[in-house]
Formats: sequence, structure tokens, C-alpha cells
Amino acid sequence: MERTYLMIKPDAVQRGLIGEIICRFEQKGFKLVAMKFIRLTKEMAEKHYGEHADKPFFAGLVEYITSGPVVAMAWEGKDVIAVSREMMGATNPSKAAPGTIRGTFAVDIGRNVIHGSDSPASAEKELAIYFEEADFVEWNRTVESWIV
Ligand code: FUP
Repeated sequence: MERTYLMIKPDAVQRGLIGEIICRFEQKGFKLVAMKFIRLTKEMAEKHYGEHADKPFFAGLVEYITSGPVVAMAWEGKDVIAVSREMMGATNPSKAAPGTIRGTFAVDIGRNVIHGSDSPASAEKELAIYFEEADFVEWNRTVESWIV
């Protein structure tokens, strides 16, 4: 089953949106398989956003993502990588469709509430930054048989 890395960013944690965001993925029918409440080190942030190292927004991005705790999660399910990106909405919240997470809760690209892997390769890379094999919980979500 496909896995993705989702992260509730510091602005959403501060704003009390953890439950609301988790609720959407739970109700969609995806399965939570790992979760940590952590504060990223500068090294973790630079690794996560390494592909943007030469962008003008990189320093601000690292400062923002390390500014407070985040919820780091692994979710599993059918097409979870693409579907969760759809549920999140466009990276720039002012372009995100109404009803999506960013379309509902955010206005600024630098405070866009949630991160989600954009491909199987980035999911694998990102999950490895935050989790080791023993962190993934194998369990049967019995409702799954009603969903897929
Ligand atoms: P995403 O895949 O949705 O995380 O988007 P990107 O990899 O393009 O960007 C990573 C993060 O950089 C985004 F969450 C927001 C931030 N960003 C800016 O702050 N300014 C920009 O112009 C572009 C991205």
C-alpha cells in the first residue's frame, strides 16, 4: 500500500488545527501508521527542503519550519500521495481551491499549514528523515474493508 509523509506545520499547531487536519485524512479513509510531535532541528529542515537551498525564500522557510513544534506523520492508502496533495490544495494558499486544507485555513505561501510529499521518491526520502522502520505501526483499520 502506498505511503506518504504529511507534516502539520508550526502555524497550524499554534492555531489549534491539529485535530481538524488529522480528522480530514482519517475520515477520507487513510490509515495513520506513524506519528511524532517534534521540533525540527536546523539540520532536519535543511535536509527536508534541500532542493530549495539556492532559492531566495530558503532561509525564511527553514526559520519558519523550525520556529515551533510540528506533527510528523506517515499515512497509508490507495493513491495517498496524489490524493492528499489534492486535499491540501495548491502550495500557494491564495490559489488553493475553497474546501481544501490550505484553501480553507491559509492565505500566505510562507504559512501554508501543511506539507505533503509530492511523489513516491520524495515520500521515501522524507519518511526516512523523520522515521525509522520500527516507528511504523502495522495494524488493521477494520473500516478499510468498507472503503477499498
Ligand atoms: P510543496 O511541494 O507544496 O511543499 O511546495 P514546494 O516544494 O514548491 O515549496 C516548499 C515550501 O516552500 C512551501 F511549502 C512554501 C515555501 N515557499 C515559499 O515560502 N515561497 C515560494 O515562493 C515557494 C515556496
